[in-house]
Amino acid sequence: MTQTPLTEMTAWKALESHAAQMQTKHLREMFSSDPQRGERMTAEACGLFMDYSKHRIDDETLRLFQALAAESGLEDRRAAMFRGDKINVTENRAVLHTALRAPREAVIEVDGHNVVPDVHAVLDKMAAFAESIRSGAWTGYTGKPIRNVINIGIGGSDLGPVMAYEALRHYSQRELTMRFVSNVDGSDFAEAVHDLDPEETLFIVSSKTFTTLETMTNAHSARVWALGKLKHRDAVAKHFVAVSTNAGEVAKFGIDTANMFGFWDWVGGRYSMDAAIGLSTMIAIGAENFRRMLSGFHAMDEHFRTAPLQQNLPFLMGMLTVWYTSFFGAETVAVLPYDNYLKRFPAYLQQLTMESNGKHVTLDGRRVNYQTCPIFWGEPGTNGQHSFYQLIHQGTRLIPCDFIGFAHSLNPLGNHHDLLMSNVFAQAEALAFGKTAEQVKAEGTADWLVPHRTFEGNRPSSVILAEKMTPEILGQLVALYEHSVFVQGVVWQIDSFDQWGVELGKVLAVRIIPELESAVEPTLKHDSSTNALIRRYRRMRRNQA
Ligand code: G6Q
Repeated sequence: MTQTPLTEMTAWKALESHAAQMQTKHLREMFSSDPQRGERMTAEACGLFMDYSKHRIDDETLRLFQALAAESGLEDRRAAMFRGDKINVTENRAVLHTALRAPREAVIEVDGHNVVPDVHAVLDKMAAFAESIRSGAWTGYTGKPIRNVINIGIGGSDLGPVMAYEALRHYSQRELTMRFVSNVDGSDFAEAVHDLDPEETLFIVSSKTFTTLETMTNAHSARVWALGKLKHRDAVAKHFVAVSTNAGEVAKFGIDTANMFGFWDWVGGRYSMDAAIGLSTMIAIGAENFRRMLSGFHAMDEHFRTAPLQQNLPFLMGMLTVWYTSFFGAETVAVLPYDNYLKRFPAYLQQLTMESNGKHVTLDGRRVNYQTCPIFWGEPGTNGQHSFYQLIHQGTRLIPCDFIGFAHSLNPLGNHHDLLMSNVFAQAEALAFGKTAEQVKAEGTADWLVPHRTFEGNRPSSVILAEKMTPEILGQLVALYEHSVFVQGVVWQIDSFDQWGVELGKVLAVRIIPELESAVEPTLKHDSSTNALIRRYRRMRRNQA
């Protein structure tokens, strides 16, 4: 696939010179010259409202965003994704996470086969299983109901489920203990099970490939742990289920494939929390709430697919990220949810954004001559305010922020919620408008202290508001960021759906394992640093023994 190189596009060049002008403008002037700006530069869709007025943009910027989208073929690429074309070119796969939340009557074809009935068959099977766990009808090998559910998975088979469980905990069945094991560090598994009874514990082994080192190592340890008490191999069928695309490996592990929940190669790991990978979520919150979450995803899909670009939330969010990354030298984006239930949302987004767009080669194999994905990070407000916000306000870097807040708390408690939300509005205001030296002086501050107490402002942010944290809103929020990532990938001309960058380390680790475990001193053929580290580690291990 050959495209006009991005930096040679007319709209890109126009944005470049426009950015040079915009860099000299302050949000203070932009607001004072346009009293309607705060009302005007907003967009709303299916219950999510976004104020993007505190960004360093004007109407010309928005016009050029659209021109760049047109020149990049964004709308065609979007149609290709929704249609099931193989837009993940390096893996020759369709990218159809949107089919996972399509209504039953939809028709979406991959290689001439309508995948929607398959999606709903799996959802129905998940719902029946989830219900049997929640009701106590499914019992363990010794006849006790399941009280503990442990998802074993990593990356895309972990981050979504953990995030969604935390986000929707309010809706969860509290009698069930939900835990998540991902790290191959034995401490992760040991801590997850230390107070649990195998007779009451169900493991969901979540792995698309069912070959991932970390997951399979944890799954084997889980089987040893469970059979340590349950004694009989037949117990595996009552205490282990699998979420995978690999029936052969699932059966080899000893899991009855009747208890396997499938998905497909057109679902990328980091886009799979609403596929069967969400089984733990469904067990926690119930099938009805899970379907509510899917309807939220679908509503945002439809918004992204059909809304005009000037009101299209994922488009605006995606282009703003391109704007700051490519023209303002911003290296990071802070995602700051003012809702404790979203505490794992930034971690989830790190994989979604950075594994998708952390690439330096274009679809046609050229090295890019512009920056691609920024680093996404964040913590829930207000905790971050007492930690790293100093740098966002007065540091030397430009850090665009996404503030996410809700009108209603799920746990109304005195005036906590107004206090929480006052901080969202105050932080966005302080970042944009700062505090001038004149204002600081007027407060009677000593001259020498004035520079320290001055806030230059002009620091951009979006404020995203919704009524309250519901399954629908979670689906919408995740889909918003998924499609924003898509927009960025299209503009940057990269394949957002592969992840070759995680391969090399995996291969090298497999080579090193026997060198660490071998009883005789191995002949090491790495570089001098790696050789010396391996030798030192082996010595340290011997000493401890
Ligand atoms: C996500 C990646 C990656 C993947 C994990 C787990 O997009 O593909 O994070 O989800 O490596 O893979 P398995 O599900 O195959 O164990």
